[in-house]
Amino acid sequence: MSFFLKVLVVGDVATGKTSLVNRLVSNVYNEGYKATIGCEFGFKVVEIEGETVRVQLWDLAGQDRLGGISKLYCRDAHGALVVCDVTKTETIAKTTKWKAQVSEYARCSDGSEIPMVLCMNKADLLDVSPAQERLDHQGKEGGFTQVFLTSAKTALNAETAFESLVKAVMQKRAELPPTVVDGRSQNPGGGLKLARQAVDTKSPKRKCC
Ligand SMILES: Nc1nc2c(ncn2[C@@H]2O[C@H](COP(=O)(O)OP(=O)(O)O)[C@@H](O)[C@H]2O)c(=O)[nH]1
Ligand SMILES: [Mg+2]
Repeated sequence: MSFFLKVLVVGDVATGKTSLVNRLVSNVYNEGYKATIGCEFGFKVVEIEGETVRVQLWDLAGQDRLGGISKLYCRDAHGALVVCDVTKTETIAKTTKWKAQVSEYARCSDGSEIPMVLCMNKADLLDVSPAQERLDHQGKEGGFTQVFLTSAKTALNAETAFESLVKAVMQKRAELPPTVVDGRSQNPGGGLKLARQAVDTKSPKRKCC
């Protein structure tokens, strides 16, 4: 049995979201800055505890410039990588805002937040890395599942952060009861499907943003 997950990649402009997706999906890094225009998707397959998990990564489609995200983008998301530039404090401060925006449109069937992992990116630019305890504290305060110093440039922790998110989503799936609508399970085997989508029959069909 394999699982399909939708993972959002959110955060301020130029924090390295597209670079992280490229690192995860193709294991490449491009130095040049090219703003993401339109929808960009990455696809990555991972084995987690013997299960094949197919993950669609949804890069922000220029919505980082507008400072907000759409309901359609968040729809049915199972988890998110929230990215900041570790050398720019204003982008770190904004991570809680991005997390709150995701939570507005994407929640688990029990109403809890979907797992979100904080990627403090561009760690290769730091002379001295903050202690893990400080990172853990920051993550706890912000309500993140976990926090990692990452670098799309050197690949530091990119896979680790991604896999920890997928693991957290799979764990949540196992813990939550299935969503039942009209006596039919919307998600046999676990509560990953979002309650809001399960009961929202009037929504337009999913389309590219
Ligand atoms: N030093 C360093 N630069 C990075 C890293 N990730 C991205 N960048 C650079 O930061 C700029 C913005 O990256 P991009 O992925 O387009 O950011 P996005 O707007 O969040 O998608 C580009 O010039 C990248 O080359 C990183 O881990 N380390
Ligand atoms: Mg981008």
